[in-house]
Formats: sequence, structure tokens, C-alpha cells
Amino acid sequence: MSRKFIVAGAQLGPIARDESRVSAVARMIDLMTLAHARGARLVVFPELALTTFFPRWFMEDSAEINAYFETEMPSAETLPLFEKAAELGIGFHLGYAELTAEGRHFNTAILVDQTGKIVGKYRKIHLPGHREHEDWRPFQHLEKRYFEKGDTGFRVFDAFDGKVGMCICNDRRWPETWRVLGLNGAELVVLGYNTPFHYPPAPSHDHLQYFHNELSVQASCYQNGMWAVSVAKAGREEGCDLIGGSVIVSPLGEVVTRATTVGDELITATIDLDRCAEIKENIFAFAKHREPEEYAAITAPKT
Ligand code: CDT
Repeated sequence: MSRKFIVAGAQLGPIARDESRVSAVARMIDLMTLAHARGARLVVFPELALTTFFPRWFMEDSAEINAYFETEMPSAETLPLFEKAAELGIGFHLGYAELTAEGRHFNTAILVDQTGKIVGKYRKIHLPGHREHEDWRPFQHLEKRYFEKGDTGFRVFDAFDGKVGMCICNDRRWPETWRVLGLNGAELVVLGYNTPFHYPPAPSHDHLQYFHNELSVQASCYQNGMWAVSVAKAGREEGCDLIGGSVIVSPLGEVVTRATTVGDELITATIDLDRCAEIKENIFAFAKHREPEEYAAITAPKT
């Protein structure tokens, strides 16, 4: 049985601070409908796709903070996305801010199958930025303040006739993310990101933002023999420029397709999960060629 199918990345342009979830979901439904028209079985939405990227503001009031979080999924506002997916028979990946019944806050993503059922959940592990207000910055990056480190690990889910893993934004820069997903058998990794073009701690790196984005995903797909659909929330959001550059990358590390705008834009590609074997059974055949006894430093506690 062929494991070839079409996947889509649904890049979103900016979401204003006062834009409603209903409006964001309507934009996603439009992109999902287009993805279906192009024959896609799975459409990938960005990180924190239901609201503006709120960690750019320092907030102390818990009601104000919690207003950006979802206490149920689906909710009244997100249900139409699930219903549309089930109607069209298309799966999706969605990033959102999760507030659990126990009051825990996570930067979360889910994988939904072609019947509209949640089949996988991931909570972001590598949280970038800082905890306190830093007034020298033109904008804040307070993920360490608003989220706790994810507790799901890097699990891989049986879906879309293959093994599907997830990570979120900053996770994509860490080789450990992909290697653990690879060791868990991932053949396709789906992820979303919100990456400011300007990096205040090292502004001399700004011109390399698109390069580092592709470098991380391409190297990781090649080194672990997997496909990736990596999708931005992009454009000038509340005065802060977010990079676009959504890509679909092959297990050979090639960019198969790339977004050309910083707005709402759909990218699609045909992927064949069987092609992962070209890498997994050859140059990076883990069982044959890895030397884990030499890698203890990777899991030693940080100093
Ligand atoms: N959302 C997210 O993780 N963004 C980070 C910005 C890094 S700078 C604090 C990223 O790695 O793209």
C-alpha cells in the first residue's frame, strides 16, 4: 500500500490583539477548504494560532493572561474547525495556549485525524525568552513566564498511515528534539512557529533568521530521515515583524516547497513516507551506526 499523500502548511499572517478567535478560526477554515481542494489529507497550522503572540507583552493580571488560554478543546469557538475537518475528511495540527483543569499553563499542539478526533497532544518543552519584564527590549518574549515546561515528552502517534511527531517553534532549533522523535520512529514531524525577525539579545543575527529557520529543519529531517511541515505565523503583528518561510522538507533535507509571502498562504506537497527508509536504512541506520555509549553528556544534568 502506497504511503504517498498530499500535506499542506497553512501559514497565517498577523493576528491583531483584538482579533477574535472566531475570526482566526474563519481564516483557518478558508485555508483548510483550499487544502482540501488541493487534495491534502493533513493541514498544519502555526503555534498559538488562535490569538496574537501574547508573550510579547508583560502582564501580571491572571484574568488578562488567562484570556489568551483555552480551557477546553474543542471549545464553542474552535468547534467549527473540527466540524469542517470532519466534513471534508482532512486532518489538522493546531497550536494553542492550554490552561488545564488543575490551573497549569502550557504551549500546546494537537494532532486531529480525518474524522475530527484528537489523536495526539504535545506540550512545548524548549521555552525561549525570559520571566520578568526587561525594559531594554523593544518587545518582550515571556514564554518562560506564561508557560510551564511541557510534560508530554516527544511522543510519536500512529496517524495518516505513518508515525507522526510534533514539536513547537523553539524546539526546532534543538537537535535533541528531532533525535528523540527519530528514535521514537517519527516519519513526519509537524510544527508551527512565531519567530520575530528581530532578536534583541543579538541583533547582528537578524539577517540570518530565515537561514537558521531552514537550516534547523533541513538538517534535522536529513539526520533523522523524516519529513517535516513547518509553518509560521508571519508578518507585522502589533508592530513586531514575524518571519514567514513556512516549508515542507523531505527526509533528504530538501525544501520541497516554501511560502513566498508573510500573509495567510497555503503551501502543499506530495510526501511519501516510504522514502524515509532511504535515510533510516542507510546513512543514518540508527541500530547499525549510532554509538550511544559516547553520548552520555547529552542527557547529563545541565550545569
Ligand atoms: N515562539 C518561539 O519559540 N520563538 C522563538 C524565538 C526565539 S527568541 C526568544 C524561536 O525560536 O523562534
